[in-house]
Amino acid sequence: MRTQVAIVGAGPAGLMLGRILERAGIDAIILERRSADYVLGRVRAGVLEQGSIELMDAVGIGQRMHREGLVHHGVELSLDGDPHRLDFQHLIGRHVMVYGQTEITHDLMDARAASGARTVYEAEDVGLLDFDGEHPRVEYRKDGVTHRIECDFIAGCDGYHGISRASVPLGALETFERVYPFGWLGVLVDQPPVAHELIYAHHERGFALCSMRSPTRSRYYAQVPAAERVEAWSDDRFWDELRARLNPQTAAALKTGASIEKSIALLRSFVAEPLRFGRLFLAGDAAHIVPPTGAKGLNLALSDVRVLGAALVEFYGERSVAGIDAYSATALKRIWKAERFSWWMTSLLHVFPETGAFGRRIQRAEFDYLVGSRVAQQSLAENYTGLLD
Ligand code: FAS
Ligand code: PHB
Repeated sequence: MRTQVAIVGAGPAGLMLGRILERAGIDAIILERRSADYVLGRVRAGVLEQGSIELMDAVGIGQRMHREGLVHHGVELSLDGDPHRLDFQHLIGRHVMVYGQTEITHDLMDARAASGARTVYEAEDVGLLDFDGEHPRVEYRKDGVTHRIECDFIAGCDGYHGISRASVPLGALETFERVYPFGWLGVLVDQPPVAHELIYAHHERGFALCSMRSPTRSRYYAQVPAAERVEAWSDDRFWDELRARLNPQTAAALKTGASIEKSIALLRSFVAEPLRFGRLFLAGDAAHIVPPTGAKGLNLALSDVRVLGAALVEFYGERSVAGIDAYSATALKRIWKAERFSWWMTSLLHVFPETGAFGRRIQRAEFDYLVGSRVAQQSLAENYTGLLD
């Protein structure tokens, strides 16, 4: 079997890259370890930067997003019950869209199925070969049969635990990491959101986030210690803890119910450099991880493949290697700015026991400065709605 680009992973990065290439007439096969239903069953991101909204439109799959997505012009930040709304539209004239990652994945999968482009689900033991030469190959097993794909390029879009980054020879990669001493316990519930915009709350008991998926489905998070087990959290215990971290009016308005999903995601900041090894490119969570506090993970994955897709289109269209040669440096500039913002939001809003009373006073001062400075608010708004480069 032969293709121009072999894509490993059918998450948002792999599927979006496939869509970009397909619209340029470039043949790509996507190999996904799991079933399509399994991929769709993951509950992850919820907020799209303006650049991601524009990318969805640019690849012709933004219709349902505009119908069902929720445009948000601001968020509320609160520190120990002291709420403050940041009005993105007023501050910098930009907005975000609440539209779940599951929905984006659905839209991309539907578009790919409609076009007949090839995706192999439940592809086992994917192996990346000879990507340091001119003729890379990918092998995988399906229903007990081993298949080989000859290709020009391999796009490693297989997430943090994927095979792509793991296939890079030791020493060819430099990694940068910060692991946080806590995670997010997330709950999905079919109840109307407690507020019409997101609420990021810092409380001495821990961070809490009130988000949503639709006017009838809400997503809530609470900071928990990294060693915490989800089995230790009944719904009632979660709702009591969430209320304790919100200001009294919001807590009183909270509509609770039986969780339809409950899980703990650990928080880390991670970047691998560079993002290219011969004919192998890394994109999305395969290359980097951000704590979800800044709502950047999904958006960064989409911006990576927007750059990589344009570079591959330029290569095949103009036989120019300028874009693919520049991909790693171009993507890393934006990645590190998103890492910085996500680290800053996490540092501001979470409780870090090890930093003690001094650390909490610094957080209070940071929040008071933010609340009192339009320029500081514009900086947060610019980063949250998505930097332009
Ligand atoms: P993904 O991990 O989404 O997709 C990689 C795909 O590759 C998967 O389908 C996987 O099955 C497949 N794969 C892995 N190994 C393979 C192999 N060997 N062979 C073939 N396929 C393989 N981001 C936000 O912005 N906001 C959030 O609230 C948020 N919450 C998150 C919660 C959790 C629990 C996690 C894990 C992440 C969260 N993220 C969030 C980040 C998340 O949205 C990612 O940034 C996003 O999924 C990145 O997309 P991909 O790079 O496509 O990676
Ligand atoms: C979510 O809705 O899942 C969500 C929203 C904003 C974040 C993180 C997660 O910063």
